[in-house]
Amino acid sequence: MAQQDPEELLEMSTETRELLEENNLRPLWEVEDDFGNTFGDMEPDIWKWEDIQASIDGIESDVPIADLPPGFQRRVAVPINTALGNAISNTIYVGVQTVSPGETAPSHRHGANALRYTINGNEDMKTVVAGEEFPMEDNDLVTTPQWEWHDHVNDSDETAAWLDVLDLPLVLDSLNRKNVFENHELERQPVTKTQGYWDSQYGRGRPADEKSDGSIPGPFEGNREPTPPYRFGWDEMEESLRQRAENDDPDPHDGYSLAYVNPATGQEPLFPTMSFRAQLLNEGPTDPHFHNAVEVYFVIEGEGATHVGDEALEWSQWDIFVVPPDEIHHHEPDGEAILLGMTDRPVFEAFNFYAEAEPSS
Ligand code: GTQ
Repeated sequence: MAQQDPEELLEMSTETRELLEENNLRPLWEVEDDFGNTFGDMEPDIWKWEDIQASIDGIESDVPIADLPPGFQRRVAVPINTALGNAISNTIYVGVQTVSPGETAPSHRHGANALRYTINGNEDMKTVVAGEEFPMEDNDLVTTPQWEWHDHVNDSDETAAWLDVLDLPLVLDSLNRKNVFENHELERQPVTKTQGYWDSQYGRGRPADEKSDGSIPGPFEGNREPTPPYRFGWDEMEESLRQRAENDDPDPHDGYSLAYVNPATGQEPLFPTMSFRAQLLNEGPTDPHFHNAVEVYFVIEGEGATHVGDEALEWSQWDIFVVPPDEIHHHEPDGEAILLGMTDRPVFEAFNFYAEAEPSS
């Protein structure tokens, strides 16, 4: 909701207002549109890659990671939804992070779930998660599940850049878990696993002697199967997409759409809070629909437009855009395009709140 016009505020006596204020209270009718740390109506919006690129180049040359103040200590340009002032949505956060040749983003862990989607990568750019080095090659998607140690080490001679996606606004803001954060005593965590370890444990063969007991890393409890540290290589993902496009019918709203599944269950969502899909669009415009979950998109390749309400968000490779809840939208690729679709739908589904519909014509 837009900021309330003071004239629209219900009259209250000065005395009552002060009483509420003194006790850190506000009347429900003045705050009910602001739950989830939202301070305004989310707008459909797009961040063009060339603008992001200029910004990350700027901060990269001005700010060595080693000079960053205590905190996350990551060099990231963060798309801000003007209505919210702090992130692209009130559940999902995205940012674009860079690490220069020779730099390390130091090891830490937190309650929020994270993933990297590599934009400019190579085999000597590694994100180290839970003891294993994962090379970050172009279009790879690597999970950093909640409470796993992670640091990013650039042993190559090129600047690396990637998309960070975290449930920060939900976990750190709305659920008030700001304190669930820890720095490692070392800048780089010890590498304790051989490369390929995590992947090897979630294939067709699984450890016979132990079943996952569903225990969740860190100080948390819950009933969702934890997501392991995992790298989804792009070659395999693209092959699955193309096979589907050759053999099956597209979804009317999402095109040929493949979920990144939790390797422990073989099912969506990848994280309890966020779901991810690679979507191949090559059959003209999709059908309009709307839903109460938010969608954030990253353009893997191609060009086109996504129509949201009256607006056309015109995108090309590596742009980031957001489709706010309840807005009627459809995609119109210019030929063939592949999008990374990200949504907080699992949060809605967990509480039986998810709803979607097509507009009545
Ligand atoms: O790389 O661990 O964009 O902790 C925000 C918070 C990245 C990270 C972000 C983080 C990280």
